[in-house]
Amino acid sequence: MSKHRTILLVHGPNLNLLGERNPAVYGTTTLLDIEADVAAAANARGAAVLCFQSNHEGALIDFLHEHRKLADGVVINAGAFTHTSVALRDAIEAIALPAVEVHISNTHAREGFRHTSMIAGVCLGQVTGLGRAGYTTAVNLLLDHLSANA
Ligand code: CA2
Repeated sequence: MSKHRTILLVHGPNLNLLGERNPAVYGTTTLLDIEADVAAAANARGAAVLCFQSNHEGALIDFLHEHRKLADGVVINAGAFTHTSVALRDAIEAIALPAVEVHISNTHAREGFRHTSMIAGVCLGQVTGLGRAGYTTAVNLLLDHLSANA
């Protein structure tokens, strides 16, 4: 019997508007669709998901701090804070939970400022450019990692 896991699914700025605008880049999927996908993939493996989205850097950091003791890992799309936030990078490092970075679009095929991730170095890895499907890939990779390191 595997241990019951809890995964934090964290979204940064503007991702609350997914599905409303810019379908050429981000598709028509909504944040609720993504949260449901991740919950279904995690639940199928006996894990629970806590979802959080904020447009505020400090709120994202507070959420990670506040849930660090009850969670086993993190799936995070930090939005534009990916490219700018040393504070978020330090928070991911500080909570000492395995994290997987996700981007819906292929950040490496876009503007140069999106090619750098401040958080990549403190994450297990990055899933970028696979759209909605990237999230189920990410949560399965994270659960595999947790099982392998139990
Ligand atoms: O591709 C991704 O998932 C991103 O993290 C999305 C961020 C962007 O800053 C990153 O470089 C890559 C932006 C999310 C903006 O979301 C929108 C939603 C609806 C309409 C316009 C933007």
